[in-house]
Amino acid sequence: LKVEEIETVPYEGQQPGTSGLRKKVKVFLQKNYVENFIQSILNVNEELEGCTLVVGGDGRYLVKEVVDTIIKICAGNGVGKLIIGQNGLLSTPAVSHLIRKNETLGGIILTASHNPGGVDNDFGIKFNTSNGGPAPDGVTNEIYRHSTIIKSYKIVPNIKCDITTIGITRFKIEEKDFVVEVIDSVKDYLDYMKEIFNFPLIKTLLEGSDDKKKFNILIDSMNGVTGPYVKRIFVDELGATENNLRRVVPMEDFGGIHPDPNLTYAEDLVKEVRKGDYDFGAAFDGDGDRNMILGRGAMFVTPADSLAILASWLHVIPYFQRTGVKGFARSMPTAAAVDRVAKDMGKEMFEVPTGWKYFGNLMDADRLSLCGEESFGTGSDHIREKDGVWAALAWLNVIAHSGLSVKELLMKHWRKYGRNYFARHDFEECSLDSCRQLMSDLERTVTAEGFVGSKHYIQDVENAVVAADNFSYMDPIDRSVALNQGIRLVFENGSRIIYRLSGTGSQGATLRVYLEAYTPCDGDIHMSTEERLESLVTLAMRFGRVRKYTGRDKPTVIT
Ligand code: VG1
Ligand code: CO
Repeated sequence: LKVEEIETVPYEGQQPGTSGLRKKVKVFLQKNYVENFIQSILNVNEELEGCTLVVGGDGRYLVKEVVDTIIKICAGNGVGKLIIGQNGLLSTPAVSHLIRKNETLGGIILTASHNPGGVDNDFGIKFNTSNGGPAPDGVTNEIYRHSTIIKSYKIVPNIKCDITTIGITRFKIEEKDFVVEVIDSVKDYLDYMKEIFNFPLIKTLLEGSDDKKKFNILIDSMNGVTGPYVKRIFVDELGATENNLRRVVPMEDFGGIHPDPNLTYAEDLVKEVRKGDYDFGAAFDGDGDRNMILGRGAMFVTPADSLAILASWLHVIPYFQRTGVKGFARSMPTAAAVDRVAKDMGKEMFEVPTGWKYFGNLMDADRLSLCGEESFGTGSDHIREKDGVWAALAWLNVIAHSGLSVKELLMKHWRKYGRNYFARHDFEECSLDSCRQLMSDLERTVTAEGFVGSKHYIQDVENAVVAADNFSYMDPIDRSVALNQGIRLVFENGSRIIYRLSGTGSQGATLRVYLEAYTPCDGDIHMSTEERLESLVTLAMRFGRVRKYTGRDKPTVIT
């Protein structure tokens, strides 16, 4: 087979955001758009010759076609081997695991995560490096730079490779070997989960025993990639039945839904859990790295509480019994519930910018065991991505070990540490220019002299500002710096308001306003979140002049 070098011209805007390059499908369909970006990814890797890469995606529209393009371009660039999930399917956490297990140079993940799929919606391409984690800013900036100067790409147009059957195919590309190994998408991940968790204990919980009723779960894959994973894990291994699962067939358009596990987009699951006799509910996003946890009656566990509770129970999970519990971390806008656990346990605590790529170095340096984001991301150093199915299994392992229900675990936690009320208000599809204006005006306001220390009144309640900045972060390991990570206001009573622009959208701008208020354990820990945060919302709208810049007086989504 022969390599051809094809001339091309750069496309504008191939800049990876918070988590890879995400655009509308029709943008990716432009001539050479995918080829340019894949070649740019390969160009930044110096040890490409003979290397191995993992390739897979969440099953959305265009995944199969792009896998085919990746095979051809990798063959043209001297890559030695590709490990590909059958039918191109691999969850994001599974890719991370496969990169680590096979010690590959990295992996290419085809997903726009929780963004809707299908011909009229989103597609995405993400590169992960040899530690299994999303490429850090230094690498994505280089990929982008290459995409702006690309003149040609190398391809083997005539290679034909069947990705529907498991097996190894060998090719000779101008004297060089090129191997494609199509693997079972689930097996390696399943084996790893069995090492991490106490499967027999969870199985007993789910099947029930003579003196214990079975613990009834409802797991929702939202028509995303986790379907095959949850079938094998929960039904084949853990004794659940098909009735415990829903929406487990991956679909190219996710059945028309927004595969994002939160109270808005997974409302359907919430309703089912509320009306049924379920003790536990969980949902995952399109690519399987996000999770939502529900208790009986659809009691909602916020991602920040989930992180904090798991932190305090890690010692019951076999993996952490072996590795020990190192530090904890969360992204800056995530409510600080886990900080209290870290303090109590005498563990290191890190606050990083939004995006999983910022956790990787800390894990590689053995400083971090468990971390999370408010955006329904929870994970540990077992891989370098957040991991939805892992989070559900972690909860079930804790429940099985403690004998406590989701609600009991939550109450116990609030009674000991107090409660961090939290909400995120998203203003979607706004004008980019006016959102940028909002952010720069706000930055000017909050960094002006006298703002820190100023007092703001809502119905006679005083809110004194004790800190305000545009969040920046220096990685403690490699000392790389990330600037402009969100405007942050902190009040005397511990409340916080944070403003950020999303880096994962494919259309217009999304303003995210994060609101957090802390109530100590002797205060009212049973309020509704809406009520508790009401005055903070008023302040947030006022400070940001949100109505003026977005034209909206209400968010489009609250999570
Ligand atoms: C969002 C979330 C962020 C998450 C990212 C990727 O980014 O806020 O916490 O890491 O999505 O998640 P942004 O820039 O839109 O706020 V996923 O499930 O796409 O990999
Ligand atoms: Co995701």
